[in-house]
Amino acid sequence: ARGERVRMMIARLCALSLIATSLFCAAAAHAEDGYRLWLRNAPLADAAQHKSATVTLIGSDSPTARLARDELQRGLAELRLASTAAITLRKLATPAQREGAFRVNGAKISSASDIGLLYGAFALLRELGQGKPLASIKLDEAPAYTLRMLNHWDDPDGHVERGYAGRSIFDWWHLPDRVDVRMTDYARANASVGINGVVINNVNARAMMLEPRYIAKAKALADRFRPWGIRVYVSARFSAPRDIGGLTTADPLDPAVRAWWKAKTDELYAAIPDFGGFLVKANSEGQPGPQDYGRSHADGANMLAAAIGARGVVIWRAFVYAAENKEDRAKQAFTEFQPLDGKFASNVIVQVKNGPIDFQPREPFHPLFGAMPKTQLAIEFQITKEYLGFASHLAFLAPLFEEVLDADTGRGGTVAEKVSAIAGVANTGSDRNWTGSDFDQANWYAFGRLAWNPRLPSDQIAREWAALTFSRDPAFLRAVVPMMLGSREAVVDYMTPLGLAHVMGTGHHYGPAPWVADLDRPEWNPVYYHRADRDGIGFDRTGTGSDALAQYAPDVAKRLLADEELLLWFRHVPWDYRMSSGRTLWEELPRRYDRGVATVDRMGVTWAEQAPHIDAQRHRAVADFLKIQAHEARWWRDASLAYWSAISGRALPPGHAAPT
Ligand code: GCW
Repeated sequence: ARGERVRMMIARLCALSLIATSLFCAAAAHAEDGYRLWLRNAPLADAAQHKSATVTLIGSDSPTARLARDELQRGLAELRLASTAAITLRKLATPAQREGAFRVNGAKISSASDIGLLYGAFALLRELGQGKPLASIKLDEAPAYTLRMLNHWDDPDGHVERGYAGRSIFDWWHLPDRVDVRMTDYARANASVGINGVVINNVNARAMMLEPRYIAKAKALADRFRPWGIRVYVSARFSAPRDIGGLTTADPLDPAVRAWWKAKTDELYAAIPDFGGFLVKANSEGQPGPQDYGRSHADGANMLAAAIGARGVVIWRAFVYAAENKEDRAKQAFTEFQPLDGKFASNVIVQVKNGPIDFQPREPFHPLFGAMPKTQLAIEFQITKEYLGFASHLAFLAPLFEEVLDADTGRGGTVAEKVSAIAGVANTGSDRNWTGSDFDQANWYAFGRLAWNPRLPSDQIAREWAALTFSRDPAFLRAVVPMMLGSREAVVDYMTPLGLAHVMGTGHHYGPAPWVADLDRPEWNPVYYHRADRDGIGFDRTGTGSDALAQYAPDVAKRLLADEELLLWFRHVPWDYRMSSGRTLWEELPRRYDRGVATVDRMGVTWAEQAPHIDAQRHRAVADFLKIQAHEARWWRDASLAYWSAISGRALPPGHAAPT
């Protein structure tokens, strides 16, 4: 009998553990792993309250219009509205609006374009997803720029340059025969925020991307992306006529070279009728370019523009600085490009990084904005956080984007008003959560939203994203939105306070290394940028120094010079320089580093308190990264202060022991 009881007990235990296991599996199947991004459509009501919704599509039956209908049907079902909704999607016959513009009036969405219907559908779902009542939703929107694009720095071997989210999302190996379903999800995510162009390969391009086998891969992607309103662009290597074309030169004025590019472009358009065009990094960081033949950037760009004609655009990057050039690196792009204003063909867009050095945590806006009135300019942001702690540091970039877009150029408008296109270096990869961390999804989202409307305030973007991605609970948003908004400034504080720049580990660009001085290229050494010595610190870019300041409009130059947040960017000052706080610079610096560390610590506490609002998996993932960030913010502070102390010969500030 005893044996029987034991057997029964074991049987019961087994049954229990089976139930537990299957429950666990069911929970795991629903675990949030971030794959659904901001498109989760978390239910607004429980299943019992849920009323069905109908969607009627009028005036178009194109693949894009049908996607709009399908998105609404799927979104409304997922959202589980508590009242019946009858949504109409109406394509208007009036073509006057900018492509993609739409209106939403409660349950009515209208647009003159199919893609506008899709954008309208996503916009309606975005509003509903934040808990707004259907009848109250009124939108009348048109995109600020016709070109809103991601630049992927993805190589054909699957490596992503400056990518922190795994391998390339583009499965180059199996394309074109196998187009992963993820390509649909990727296009859908982009379309949901209005991104309409994708450069599928790295600007450090290999010419093989222009070979027929890769054109076939690009075509497969373009076919998949097309219904979502996304055009494919390719980074073109300027030496391609030599590399793969059998020519002995790539001189843009050589008739054979011109003919080669014309034929290559025709080949691309035969495969991809709506091919967007080329992105080119030329005579920059060792890439080939027209200057190899004594020609100008305009000669190179215009040659490609002639090959493309009215079918597309050539996006020519202004990110140039050269080893042999002794001029302040911050000045070189302006020096080289500004005199070319008016020389570029009408289908050339010159793409300028947001600041004059390289995607630092804080830079002044690039002086080319506003200074080339006869040239179409695009602004290039970096969504992947090469200099802001990769995917392991939480830094919400909308405030950085906003700061630059809103900056007055002093030349008749803000940066946002002086550009006609916008590009972001993508942060996507094959990681399950797309971007390497949950919060880096917010930067993809923010980029798209600002590309659509550069006037959107950062806090609105943060609120939308956090509500759609995590929880629309007001208590959660009250805590997390401010946390996001302060996160970039925290990075500035603990990495590069008061206008410091480029003091990170060289090569990989992670962690502090202000002491590095031994690289061959002087402008790759952190010491080139901070210029700290016994007497003081900072890069003199005034008239007594490189005079980079003179590249700005005079009023703006005055304002920049007075901006303490950029103090060491523009000036070399003594350690005892008196700050507006009344403290000396030497006293102020540790306060900035400490403030950054303290903010990160608070972020950790804030996040810990959000556990009730969020699924365990994502809560844990973010918490783990915040631990790394707290540790590394101290690493930045302690290593930097130790170095400044050694260089200046000053004792470490009180409370700041030398790192062990
Ligand atoms: O920021 C630097 C990066 C390089 C990059 C380059 C560029 C693609 O460190 O990795 O190359 O800028 O923007 O061209």
